[in-house]
Amino acid sequence: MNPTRKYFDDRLKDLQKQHKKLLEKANKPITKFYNGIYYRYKNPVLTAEHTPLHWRYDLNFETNPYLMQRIGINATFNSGAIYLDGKYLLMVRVEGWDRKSFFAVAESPNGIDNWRFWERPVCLPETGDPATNVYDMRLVSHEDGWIYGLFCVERKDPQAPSGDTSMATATGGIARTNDLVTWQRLPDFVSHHGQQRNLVLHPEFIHGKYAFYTRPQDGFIEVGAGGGIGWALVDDITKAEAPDETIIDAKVYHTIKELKNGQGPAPIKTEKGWLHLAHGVRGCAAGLRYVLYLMLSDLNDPSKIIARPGGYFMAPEKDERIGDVSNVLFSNGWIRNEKDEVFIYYGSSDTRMHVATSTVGQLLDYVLNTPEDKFTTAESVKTINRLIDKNRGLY
Ligand code: M1P
Repeated sequence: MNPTRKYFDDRLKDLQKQHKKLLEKANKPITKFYNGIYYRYKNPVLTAEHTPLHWRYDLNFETNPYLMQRIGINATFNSGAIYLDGKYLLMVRVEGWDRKSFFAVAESPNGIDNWRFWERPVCLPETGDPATNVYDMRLVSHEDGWIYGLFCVERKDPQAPSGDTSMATATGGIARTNDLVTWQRLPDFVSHHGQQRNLVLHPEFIHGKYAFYTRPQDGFIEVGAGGGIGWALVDDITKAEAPDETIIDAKVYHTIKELKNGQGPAPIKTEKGWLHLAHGVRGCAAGLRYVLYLMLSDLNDPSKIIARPGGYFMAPEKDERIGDVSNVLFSNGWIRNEKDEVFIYYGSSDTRMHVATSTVGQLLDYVLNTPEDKFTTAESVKTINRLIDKNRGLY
């Protein structure tokens, strides 16, 4: 086939039409079997197909007469989130066919649909030790006036035996900005307790210091003897180093966080405490299962957890279960708007992005009134029986 100019023009018009239709598709909450806590939505908010055509296609007939996709996008997932000037912004983890992840901002007028990527992906400055891969950025508007991006930096492990082409290290990367376009890169977080893949900054100073949620881990994948959500105070964020990391939410046998857990986005401040969203991981015959859970911490001392609802808040459902890394929900971004509505952005199975909506009031009610995990079957049955007793005469 010798493509003609007409073939190229028709194909381009068709591609643009399909892309526009996808971007403009309205999203609707799923109301069937609403749990009273949050709404899931019918469609993912972002998929690889949402990325701009001009990132993927050479649009010049002379150099691409077949109008082939020259650069492939594999997935759009695990996005940081921020509400700026009335706009809902996601810092999306975009992964190419080449397996490299990068960051790109997508914007929506309502937080639910009509997401548009900005013109170009983020150009993140390197430190003296360039990264092989970067991912899972948390966006934090700190009281010092900067917007911080905290993300995982992956490099080949210099200790890898010769011939080992997969051993890697994970470090907490830090950069800051005022506009999400121009970034100042700071040195990576120095942990004295192993690798870091879940570094999050608390939005306020604590005792005049920067406070970080960490996740010390022995290796790149396995947390080993480490694990749990850690807490570290740092004097100077331009050379962040944590000699001490205290575990404030440990991994626990036979729970949703048996193997590992990690702080999601920065917590939301409410009148009853700091609301935390985190992920918990357990192993099963199908591999690792990642679910989301909530907690509440003390307003004056966010390292003190004051409410721990048992079990998961959200787990992979239906199409969310399947993807590049199946059975995973992961969240590193949420937004509370001026109406106290909360938009929870989550990636499913390392493939696509979704939103769930709730309110501060509902989430506080959930964390304060959901029974805690008492760690045994017998105790779980007692908990159910207490509710049945309370409901007597009401059903
Ligand atoms: O593949 C599942 C998740 O694995 C990592 O999370 P964690 O460090 O908690 O195991 C991250 O790579 C995350 O992006 C990914 O979704």
